[in-house]
Amino acid sequence: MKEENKSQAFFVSNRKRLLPLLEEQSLTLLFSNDEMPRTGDQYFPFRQNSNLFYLSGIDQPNVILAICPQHPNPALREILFIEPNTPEDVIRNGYKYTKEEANSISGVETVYPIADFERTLLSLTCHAQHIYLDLPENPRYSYEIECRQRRRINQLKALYPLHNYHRLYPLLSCLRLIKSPEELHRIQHACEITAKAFKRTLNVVRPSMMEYEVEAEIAHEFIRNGITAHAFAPIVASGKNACVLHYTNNRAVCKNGDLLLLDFGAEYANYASDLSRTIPVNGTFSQRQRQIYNACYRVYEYAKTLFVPGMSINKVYKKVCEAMQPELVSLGLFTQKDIEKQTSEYALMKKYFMHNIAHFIGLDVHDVGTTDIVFEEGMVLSCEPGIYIAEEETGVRIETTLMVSSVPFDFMSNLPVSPDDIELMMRLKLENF
Ligand SMILES: [Mn+2]
Repeated sequence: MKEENKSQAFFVSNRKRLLPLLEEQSLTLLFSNDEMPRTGDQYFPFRQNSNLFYLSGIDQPNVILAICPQHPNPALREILFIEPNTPEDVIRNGYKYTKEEANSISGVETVYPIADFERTLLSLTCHAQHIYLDLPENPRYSYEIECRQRRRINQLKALYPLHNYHRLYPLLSCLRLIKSPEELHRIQHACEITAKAFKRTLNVVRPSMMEYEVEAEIAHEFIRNGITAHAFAPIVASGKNACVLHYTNNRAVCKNGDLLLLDFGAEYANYASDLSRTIPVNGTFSQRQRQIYNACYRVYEYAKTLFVPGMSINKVYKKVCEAMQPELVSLGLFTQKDIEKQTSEYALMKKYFMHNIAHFIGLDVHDVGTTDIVFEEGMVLSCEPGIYIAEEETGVRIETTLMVSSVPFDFMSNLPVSPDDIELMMRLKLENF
């Protein structure tokens, strides 16, 4: 069994924390994500439904978790349904958890074959007034394709129209916001791998290298450290490509004299990390590049101090805007007079810093939590100011993953961030990292 799967107490306690949030006589059902068809007979790499993972630790397709806390039969209060693992199935579909393993990872005592779900459901629904179902909810994103969760909701509502249906997502997003020691440990580990990959890039980047060659160095360090996946598609953007916020093409040449913006993160044991750094391709910042970089760096150092209890992403963003605007004036991008004439607040600044300052990080790199959530100790977020000057074909972003605390904790504080330190590290070309 993988090291990261030996965390039964964590998943047991997550389920325990959910119970007081549920109505009496309730049934909660979570379904694993679909395997997404790629082409021919292939699938895209499988990614578990984060909420199902959070409550069970089971990271494989075709899994259902049922929680029915007041069921008269104690054996039916928590049930995991999984695919069978007969020798024939293993030969055809690869290894899946046995009943014993699924029990040992999740702490759920009753593990049934998934074929028994519909039959068992009859008994569960008989003893429930309320049914909680999990549908992905994100204020910035809506799914066009039908996901398994939505299909199941439609089926259940047709079969059992007289139950009261509830949204599980808000309850779980509330639980997932503050990270437990187990989660912090996983995020820390993901950040350590990400940090190693950044040090590796410092060691190899040179003029005329292809962006995808740099990406390959990141992937090499990730895979040899046992990541689950990239937390998101890595961005390796040289020169003007840095002004495309979600540039993932990574097929251009890193030119002598250009800056290279890197934004990537390892996912370890299903938990994400997120890092951005901007480095000079030839190892030395030009005077203008240093000017732009330092402006972003000052805002970054200031912004990091704002991730304290009582703040929110919206409040941090506002303070960062106040700090960013004069920096852009001193870079000569617009004048104080222009600011007085602008039609809406920070309109000029938003031309050069057009994204938010932070997002929550956890099981998902853009994790649960909205921009007005009040920070509490133990929440984990990115901090990522950027300055993008399309007319100069240059973009700088500096980002880390940090934990809210009275003194915010930076998971990657050991990495070079000042221009001098980056130049020094690139000169040293360290052999051991
Ligand atoms: Mn980010």
